[in-house]
Amino acid sequence: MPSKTSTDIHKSFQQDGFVGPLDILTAQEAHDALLEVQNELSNLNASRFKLHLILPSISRIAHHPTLVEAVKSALACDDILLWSSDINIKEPKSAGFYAPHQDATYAGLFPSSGVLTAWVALSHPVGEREGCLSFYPASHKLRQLPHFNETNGDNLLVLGQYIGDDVVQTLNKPIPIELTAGQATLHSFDCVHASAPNRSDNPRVGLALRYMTANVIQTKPVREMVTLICGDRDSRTLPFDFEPRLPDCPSLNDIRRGREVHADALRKESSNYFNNDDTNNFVTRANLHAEPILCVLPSIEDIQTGREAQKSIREISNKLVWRRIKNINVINNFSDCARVTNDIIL
Ligand SMILES: O=C(O)CCC(=O)C(=O)O
Repeated sequence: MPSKTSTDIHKSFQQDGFVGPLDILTAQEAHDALLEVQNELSNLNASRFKLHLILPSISRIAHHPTLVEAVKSALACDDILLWSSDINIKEPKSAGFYAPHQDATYAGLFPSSGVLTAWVALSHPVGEREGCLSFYPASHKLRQLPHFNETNGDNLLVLGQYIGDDVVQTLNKPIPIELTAGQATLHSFDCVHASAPNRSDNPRVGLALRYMTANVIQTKPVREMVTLICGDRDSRTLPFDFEPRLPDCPSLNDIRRGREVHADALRKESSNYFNNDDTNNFVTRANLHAEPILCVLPSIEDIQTGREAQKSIREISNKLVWRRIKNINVINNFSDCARVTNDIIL
């Protein structure tokens, strides 16, 4: 049974930018998935990303009917794709933390309001002591905020990204959401969130699933792979290729194919994610949220139109937006960013 009604989920998600805890898995299902993940990650060169393509327990969670219903309610959409997934581990008594950030920042997905993260607790418990997630209510309404990068230190984010203190201090007080194994939260790709170090004696392990509505496009250059979760969509009409779903009891052949797809999908995704040149910069995308640009975006229902939209986004950001941003030189605080956005709107 879902712990909240569809209406509750939609309302909280739209109002606050996050919702939870939601009861998704039994403690046993969460534990089984945890063992499978730990086993996979004990292999040399294993990746913690997109394990839904090679581990049956993670694939089952990604397609779990209760979770999928919650995602559909939050986004008010029946056509849902899974862009990516990752395992987030904090070792016992470790210093690693996740600095305040928005998931949209380097993903290149547009519009980011159609994308969310479902964070499912695999270990038990995931409370404040273990470093659970905290969410800044209504921060998703601010759209893209400026981020800095600093890759050394204990910030566990891949690019060491963080939102500056001067901006964080202007946000509503963050709300920590404690979870038991198998419970989940949903947060918007625009919602600012963070998590503190794990002070407990147990590893803290969560599965982050990045779901989106089928009208979201990738503004970065490489055509990526996504999993169809629900809805009647054909990848030929979308700007993504579909990944095959791993069967519940995969044959050796299914696993071999899953691993091939996994390698390909990871390569494409990371090639985009780490491509943050001027055209793809998050500040450029921040400005693409401005209405005049949105309204010149044509329908993205079919691939032809999707391609045109991508092309025009790049052209606009090159010719107009980025040149103006460069005039300001450094965007290092929120008011600069707001000023640039106003420039573009005007
Ligand atoms: O696992 C965490 O503590 C934070 C992960 C996170 O920021 C995310 O999944 O979006």
